[in-house]
Amino acid sequence: MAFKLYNAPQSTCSQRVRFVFNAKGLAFEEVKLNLLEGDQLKPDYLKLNPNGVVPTLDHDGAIIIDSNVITEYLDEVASRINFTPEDPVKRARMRALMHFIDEMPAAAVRVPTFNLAFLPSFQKMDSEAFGAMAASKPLRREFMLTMGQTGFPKHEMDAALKRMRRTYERMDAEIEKSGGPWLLGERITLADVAVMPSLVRIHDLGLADWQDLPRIVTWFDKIRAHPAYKPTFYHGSLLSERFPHLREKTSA
Ligand SMILES: N[C@@H](CCC(=O)N[C@@H](CS)C(=O)NCC(=O)O)C(=O)O
Repeated sequence: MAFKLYNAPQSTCSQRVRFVFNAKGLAFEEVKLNLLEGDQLKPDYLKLNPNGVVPTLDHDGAIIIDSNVITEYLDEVASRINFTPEDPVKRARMRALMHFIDEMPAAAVRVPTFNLAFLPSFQKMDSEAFGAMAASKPLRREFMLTMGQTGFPKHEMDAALKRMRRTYERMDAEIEKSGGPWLLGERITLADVAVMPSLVRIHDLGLADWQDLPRIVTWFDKIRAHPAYKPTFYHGSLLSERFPHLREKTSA
């Protein structure tokens, strides 16, 4: 079985898939796309992934898109070290959480990410080039236009951080209900993997505010101590490693 993963080091959705590959000890070829340069919008890539986003998996010629779909697919085709509960009820709960995660933190985290890390690159573009770049994005056109070259306004940033906070509270309630330490109990599942990059991102941006939630503190320490974590977050996977202006901000 040959796996080729089109992805980006700093992409949270890509990090989910790399984590599962690494945890399973599966070899994969990594094709790194430069998202700020628009590699994901080139015609050849759009043939693979018409959404113009990463990640995309090529498994012996079969193209699979969407990170949560890819991680479930990997669990099906390479079941060694499985991340999916056997009990159908637990499995349904895991999938419901994965939907919640895509709707809440995975979407919310884009606002501080773009405002704090990517905006300076977009501000260097002339307005015509920025408009054309935004218009060429199949999935994120309106998002880019709402952000514009001045960034999301404060109320949007505040709302995004409130949505993150509600995510930690929801995670806390799930861990309490399941008995932890993972969201669904004793075993790590794809739901933990799905939410992990959003918390890593918020932490990297210096915006983590879950210290009053000890179950989340333990969960975060535990997932960062997982053997798959380090190979997934190789150098350049954190925004603070790529953007010097952010390093100054987060250490301030
Ligand atoms: N639901 C998709 C979302 C993928 C997505 O948003 N990818 C981002 C990186 S995390 C991307 O490629 N962005 C490129 C862009 O906005 O042009 C998934 O989970 O795979």
